[in-house]
Amino acid sequence: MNKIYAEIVAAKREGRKLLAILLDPDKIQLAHLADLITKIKNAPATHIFIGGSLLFSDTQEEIIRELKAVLTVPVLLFPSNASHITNLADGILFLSLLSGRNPEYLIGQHVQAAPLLKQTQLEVMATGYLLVESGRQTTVSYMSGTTPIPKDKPEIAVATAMAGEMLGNKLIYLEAGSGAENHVPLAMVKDVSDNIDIPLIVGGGIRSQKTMEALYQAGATMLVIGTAFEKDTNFFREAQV
Ligand code: 1GP
Repeated sequence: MNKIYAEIVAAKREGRKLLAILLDPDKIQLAHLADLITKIKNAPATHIFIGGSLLFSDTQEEIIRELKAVLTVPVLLFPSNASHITNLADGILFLSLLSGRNPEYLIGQHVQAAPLLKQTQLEVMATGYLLVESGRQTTVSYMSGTTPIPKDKPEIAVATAMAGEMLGNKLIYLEAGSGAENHVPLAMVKDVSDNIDIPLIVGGGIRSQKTMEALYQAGATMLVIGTAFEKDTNFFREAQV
């Protein structure tokens, strides 16, 4: 029933590193999709996340169908609102923006999504989502109308992540924001990881193998790479994930 989550927990327990490639449907040209899928197949990805802040295009479902026809790794929705739900994926990160104080992203969208999710087969993974200051304003911060956690205040991130776990979230996601200038600080990743038992996902602004290694060392079970792969689909060629 909770196969995907059980696998993430097992990876944490066994010290295995997981890697999600984030695909934004608006940034994918369908004409290039087959090529892109070949690149993903050759990359060390263990999961695919799919989602974007806005979704101007209506190509998400077609992209998921094509991905699932070729790939065996789980495809997880990474939605910015309830309208992005589709039963074609394998699961969904049911994100609560815990770093913010906007009720719409703490519970409002979830109430709208719940009846829809109930009709799907998607594996729903409650995820405490913490946005961390990363240089300049990010799309998530602007679109959600929330202030990120200051990057030099790891104690706020720790307390928020602890609260997220106590509230029953299954995962904590430390997010610098897509295309962030700076990734989440290593010290913050370590402090959060040391203070929670559930798996930790880290994403946003990760642009090198060296950074990836350091973030895994700091305690991330899963890293999320979007922009770096979008800009260079050979990004993982040298990766030892
Ligand atoms: C964004 O964490 C993801 O939600 C990925 O960020 O696009 O910067 O890799 P990047």
